[in-house]
This record gives sequence, C-alpha cells and structure tokens, in this order.
Amino acid sequence: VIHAPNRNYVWTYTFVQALADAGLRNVVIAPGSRSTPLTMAFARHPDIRVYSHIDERGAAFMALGLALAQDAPSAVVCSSGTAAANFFPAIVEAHYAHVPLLVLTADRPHELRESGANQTVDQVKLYGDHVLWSVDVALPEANPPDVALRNLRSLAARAFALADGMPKGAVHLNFPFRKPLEPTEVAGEGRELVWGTSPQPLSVDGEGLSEAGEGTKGMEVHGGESVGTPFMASDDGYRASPRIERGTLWPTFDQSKTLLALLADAPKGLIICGPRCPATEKFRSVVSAISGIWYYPLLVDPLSGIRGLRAAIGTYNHFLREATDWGNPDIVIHFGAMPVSQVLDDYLNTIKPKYRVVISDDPSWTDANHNINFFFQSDPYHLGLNLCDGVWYMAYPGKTEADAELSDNAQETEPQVQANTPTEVRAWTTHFASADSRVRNLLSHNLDTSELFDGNAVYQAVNLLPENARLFVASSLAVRHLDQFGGINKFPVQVFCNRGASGIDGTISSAIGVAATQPDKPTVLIIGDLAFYHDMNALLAAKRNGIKNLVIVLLNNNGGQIFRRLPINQPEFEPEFTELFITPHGMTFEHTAAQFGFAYARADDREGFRAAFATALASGEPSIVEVVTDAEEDAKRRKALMDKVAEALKGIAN
Ligand SMILES: Cc1ncc(C[n+]2csc(CCOP(=O)(O)OP(=O)(O)O)c2C)c(N)n1
Ligand SMILES: [Mg+2]
Repeated sequence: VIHAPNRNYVWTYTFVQALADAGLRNVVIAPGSRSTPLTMAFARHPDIRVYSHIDERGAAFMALGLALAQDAPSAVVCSSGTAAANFFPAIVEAHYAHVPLLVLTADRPHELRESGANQTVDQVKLYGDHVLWSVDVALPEANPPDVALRNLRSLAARAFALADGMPKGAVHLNFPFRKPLEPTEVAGEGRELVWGTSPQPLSVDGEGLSEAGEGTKGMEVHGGESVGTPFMASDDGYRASPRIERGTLWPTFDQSKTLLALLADAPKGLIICGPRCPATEKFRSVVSAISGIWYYPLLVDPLSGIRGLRAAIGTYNHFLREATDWGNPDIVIHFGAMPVSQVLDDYLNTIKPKYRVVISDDPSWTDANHNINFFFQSDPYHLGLNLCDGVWYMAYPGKTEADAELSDNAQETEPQVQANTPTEVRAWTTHFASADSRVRNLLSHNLDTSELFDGNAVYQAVNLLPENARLFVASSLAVRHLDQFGGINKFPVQVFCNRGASGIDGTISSAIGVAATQPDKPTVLIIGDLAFYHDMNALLAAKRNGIKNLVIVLLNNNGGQIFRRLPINQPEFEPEFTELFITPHGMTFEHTAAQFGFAYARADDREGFRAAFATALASGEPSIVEVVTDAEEDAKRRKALMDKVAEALKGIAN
C-alpha cells in the first residue's frame, strides 16, 4: 500500500501500478518539472526499473532499445513542450520497425493551452499517424469517482496491449497536471492505494490453462507468461487492472492447405528471411525444416537473427550476380521485413517465380517491388509447422482435417519428398550451397590475411563475438558491411539495427537500451563516425545508468562515406559533394571517450584491432575501439576482395 498525498499522485500511482500489472518493467525518464507526478510514481514503484537520459531524443531511442531487446513494451517519460517533440524520431522508428513503445508526455492543464503560458505547445495527437493510439488523459481531480480510476487502469492495460499488439508500435498518452506537482499533502485529497505486486498470484486450474504457454494449441498465452503472473490485488484478492490476453493468429486449415498446394507445385524454391523474423528457437527450427524438407535454399538477412544456422546462407551478396543462369525458382517464400541487401533485391526482381509468398502475422506490407501474389496472414511459426506436418498429410491424402495430427516438433517430420527429387531441383539447390561454401572459404581466408579496412573490422568483430553477446549495428555502411562480411559466423547472434526508418540518429542510445537488458553479458555496437557524433551525448547515459558491458566499435572514416557510392560523387559536383554530403570533420574521439569515462583504444591494423576488441570485450567496461580508416583506401581494399571472390565464382553455375 502507498499513500497518494494529492490528486496528481492518486492519478499516477494508479496508472503506474496498472502498467506494472500489465507487465511493464522498464522506463526511461528525461528530466522536467511538469512530469514530476509520473517521474516520482515510476521512481517509487518496486517492480519497474527506472533509467535516466537527459536528451529526450536519446531517451526515447533508449526505451526503443530496451523494448527491442526484451521484445516487450518499455516506456519513456518527458516534460511538456519541445521535450515531447524530441521523442518523434524514435516514435517513427518504432512505428516502422514495429517496436512496442509507451510514450508518456506531461502537459499543462487545459486552461493554459493556447494561452501564452510558458513551455506550452499543442501536444494533442502530436505524433499524428506514427502512433497506434493517442490519448489526452483526463486532468486529475480531487475525490474522483471510482470509474475515473478504473478508466486509468484500463487505459494502462489497453495502451500496453495495443503497443504490443498486431502490429506493434508506439502508443502516446498525454497527461495534463495542475500544481502542486510534488508529492505534498493536500487536505482532503490523500488516499491509500495498493502498490507493488500481490503476494498471492491468481491461480487457475484446468486442462490447458495451467499449461498455457508454448505449443498449447489455441491457448497460447502471449509472452509465455503464466496465468499466475503477480498483479495488484485488493484485500479480497480482486484484480483491479484488466488483464488483456492476446491470442496467436492461428493458421486455418485452408491456409495451410493452400500454401501446401503451392509448395507441392513448386519443386524449386527459395526462402528469404528478412530483418526481425520471430526471434525464437522454434521459428528457426521450423524454417530450417522447411528448407530441408523441400530442398529450398534459405537466404538470411543479417538482421533476421538466423545467420549462423547450419542451413542458413548469408553470403549471397557475393554470388547472386553470378546466379543469372541458374534458372528460375518456382516459389519464393518471404518471412520478416525487407532485406538489407540491394543485390538480393535486384536478384528477386530479376527472377520469375510462379509464386511469391509473404508469411506474416502482422498485416504490414513488406514488398516494396509489389511483386508478391500470395500473402498469408498467420503466425509464421505455426503456419510453417503445419507445412512440415502437411508433408505427412500429403502422403495420406484421404485423411480429413480431424485426422491430421499436428505434431509440435518440426524436427520429427520425415522429409518424405526428398526421395524422388529431380536432378534439376538438386542442381538448383546445389548451386546455392556450393556458391555459399566457396564464398565462405574465400572470404575467411582473404579477410584473415588482408590489410584492415572497414568491412574487415566488422568481420573480425563478428567472429570474435562470444555466444552470449548481442550486436547492434548502425545504419549506413555498418549494416551493409555486416551484410557482406558477417555472413559466416558460426552461431546465431541476436542483431539489432534501427532499420524501420534507417536513421543515423539515436543509435548509441538504442544500443545502451539493449545493453541495459543484460548487464552481465556483452553488447557490441558497430557504428560510423557521423552516427556516433550525432548521438554522442548518449555516452553519459551509459555512465549514469551503470551500463558496463558495452563495446563500441567506431568506424571512423571521416564523414558519411556511404555517399561515395552515389552518382553525386563526381569531380564536377565538388566542392559541394565533400562539404555538404561527406561532411568531413577531421576528428578522432579519444577525448570524447575520456570525457564520458569510456576506455579507449585505437586500432590501425588487423591484429591490432583483434587485440583491442578482445581486450575491450574481456574488460567488461564501457569501451570504445576506434578504427580510423581512409575511405578511398577502404573502397579499394573492399573492391579488390569482392573482385577476387567474383572471379573465383565465375563458372560456378556449370
Ligand atoms: C537522422 C538521419 N539524418 C540523415 C540521414 C542520411 N544519412 C544516411 S547515411 C549518412 C552518413 C552516415 O555517416 P557515418 O555514420 O559516418 O557512416 P558511413 O557512411 O561513413 O559508414 C547520412 C547522413 C539519416 N539516415 N538519418
Ligand atoms: Mg563515416
């Protein structure tokens, strides 16, 4: 029980408790006065971790990182005025990358709006269509009717569930407060409120429900929570906050049958796993089972979380241009978002499969070329599982739906269609497999012996990652290097990137959010110098929040060198090209590291980088390993390597 000393705290204690009941565990708070009732409520709640970030732009990106890494909503709080506007970039990213984010802005009461009052801007629906829901919350009142408090609780539960819904995204709640904003006693307004988790969790007995969780057909509890999750209860055990249970979008029998018919009509296939595929073991195993059973090559994006699986091919950037005479697949099956690789995109635009299939539970479109002709809106894991089970079903076509046993273990499925696979199909799949193994060997041999360049540093970093590490990559060249040179790691690594809108903003903050979720294991951020500079002030948030296990690999090529790849890179467009696109700064960042309490090492060659990176990883201290390169030299070394690989691949189709 907690004592709420005035109306503002009756409001925020009720609301924050309901968020905790819904499952919220992390909040990032930016400093400010109008938000005091929210800040104090979060700070005092025993079950919610509070992080602090001074810059609202970074604060929202840090909350986004927390949500990404936990695959659960996190919240961010700010004061009124431009503070709220600074949340916008992260909200846009959350919207396009489907990251669950609760955006809580404090506001002036209605009489101060549009009145000339200080630090007062129009915050109602400030973020437009980039949020899933925006609510101007009622002004706290003294002695509110019970329904007003029940409304606050349902508001919290609904906001949390909607952010974590289908699709996931940001939800905005705007809270007006009148003074006093501090938790000071106001006569006649105080109340006792239940606070913290209930000592007696709800228990439900009965078939299915008590076992609810992974694999319980039709009764999967979202997030794998048990029904007995602690919650706020009054003395009589009544759960005051509504609990919202979202189901899984279970594939229908017809969906499974239709998809199975497509596969049965498609001897040659290709599976694409784009960014943000479901980050579960089960999904990985079902995708590799489909690939194995149907002999379909499995091409996986660096942000899919699937690279490193034995069946997964991550080297396609190097060989797809040579694949023009490999023929056409009959089907392409796509999971996850649009892949990073332009080479893959070009390839997919060139081939002419009969069926182009997207499988996703959320309805967002992931086909920028508008090529697809089948969209299966269903949970990808379960539809995939039905496919594997369907192989069994095909073998016994007389069976009915009721007879079709849907096993929950994809690996048990017998790959029956393999027995009589035609040679043409074998050839198709073998092209991919042998190109992949050729590229793997060529790349690792060359990268382990060549001079350091930016892409090589990314390769080395990925290969030195321990299995418990997580990786965050910045937009621009960092993610492309990972795509090209990070395809040969030995085990799956969880990789994050702000790829929803591909901004170079908020990257350090997002990585700090990821790192905060696993303090004892390393998080590695690979970032370019402009993206680093853009969010440099976030380094203080690492220190102030006690984030230790964070290693930043800073690829300093003196500007935005991705622009060299554009047609604007011509002598005739100088000096504008260099001054206004590349924007060189001539800085290195050892003083920055010192100012923010990061260990610092600079690496100039391959072995130096490996040693510095390994030392930083082992230290468990926040560290920056700066790789200073010359962009022209980088481009030359990268091209020399790519040419070598392409040369060695010539004729591989024959
Ligand atoms: C917020 C934002 N502003 C501008 C851009 C456009 N942009 C894309 S890449 C890039 C340069 C990034 O430079 P750096 O981080 O050093 O990476 P490099 O290109 O050198 O690998 C810029 C400015 C963007 N994506 N996001
Ligand atoms: Mg750069």
